[in-house]
Amino acid sequence: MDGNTVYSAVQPSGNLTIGNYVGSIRNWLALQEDHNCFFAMANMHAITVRQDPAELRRRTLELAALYLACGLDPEKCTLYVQSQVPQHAELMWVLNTVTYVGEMERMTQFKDKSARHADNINMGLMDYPVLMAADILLYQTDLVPVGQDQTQHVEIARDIAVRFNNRFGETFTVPRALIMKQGAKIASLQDPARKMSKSDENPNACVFMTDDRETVLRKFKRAVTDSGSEIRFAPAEKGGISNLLTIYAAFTGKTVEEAEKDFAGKGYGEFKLAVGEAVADGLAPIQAERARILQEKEYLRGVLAAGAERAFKAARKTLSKVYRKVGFYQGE
Ligand code: ATP
Ligand code: LTN
Repeated sequence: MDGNTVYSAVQPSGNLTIGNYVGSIRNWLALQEDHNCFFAMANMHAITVRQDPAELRRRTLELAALYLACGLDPEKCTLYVQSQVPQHAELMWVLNTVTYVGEMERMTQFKDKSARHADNINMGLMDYPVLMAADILLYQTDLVPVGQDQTQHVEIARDIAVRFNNRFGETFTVPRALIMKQGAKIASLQDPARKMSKSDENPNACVFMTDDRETVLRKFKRAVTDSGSEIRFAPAEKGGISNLLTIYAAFTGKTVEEAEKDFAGKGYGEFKLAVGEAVADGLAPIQAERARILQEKEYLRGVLAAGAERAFKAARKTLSKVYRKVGFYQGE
């Protein structure tokens, strides 16, 4: 049987896209009902690429408001800011000593980000997966719900856990990635071969969670499809159409098969408009709720303070165990 602890996080590094929502946050909602969930704002990961300090602080609160607006309930799960729990950095240090430079150099995201930020290939960028392993292992996590692009990082967290356990004795639960069958990889609207990314230079490639209705409709209208006319789910041949079907299904709660049926015999133009409308309709209440919560500064502060305290207690327990295992003097 599945263990009960769930951990995931998003970086407050930019405007969130519907890819982040569909691939990640949306799937957390059901989990909070019957699992012990920790969801963080990974601001320590965010600074591995340059961030404006004032903006990072603002985006961290905006991300918290978005979590709440999407339906995460602070009574049911622990929502907190990563840097408020010092054990993340502390455990990372220990885990660094059981992680090899060669494995970090081979990480896809490290290679991508090194190419994109060639003037800033800092140690943090390389150590990113170890910090992520520390996040996950601190809470004795069983399941890590993420989008497809994060599987390699969860694998490394598993490897590190197993390695540590073998060397020092049973310490960490070995986590497992939870990747949804549908929506784990939302593609760019301009290039279906690429993932939708919040840092894409082309503003038409991604739909942001904060885009207004008109912008959403325009972006879907311009979405790249193919020269055919059939609305069918076939990712290999019809990347653009399949991506739109996935997005439509995610925002209407239908299956992809039902979505295909809705549009049998219809044209691409009508289809793209319907997808845009479904997304705009789905985003509107989230946007309104996000704006409302952002006004309630005290409430938000309270949620994050309570979350940090709960996370701190759980993290302290694991870190103390780790320190004992590796032979750190703890004043006893
Ligand atoms: P960037 O594109 O700036 O590197 P990102 O958009 O991947 O960042 P993260 O904060 O790194 O954002 O990711 C948060 C979560 O969203 C992760 O679980 C990730 O797997 C998921 N995710 C990101 N992009 C997509 C996408 N296009 N489709 C599905 N899931 C996604
Ligand atoms: N690297 C992740 C964000 C993240 C994360 C985590 C996800 C940081 N720590 C722990 C799952 C578990 C990303 O989505 N880019």
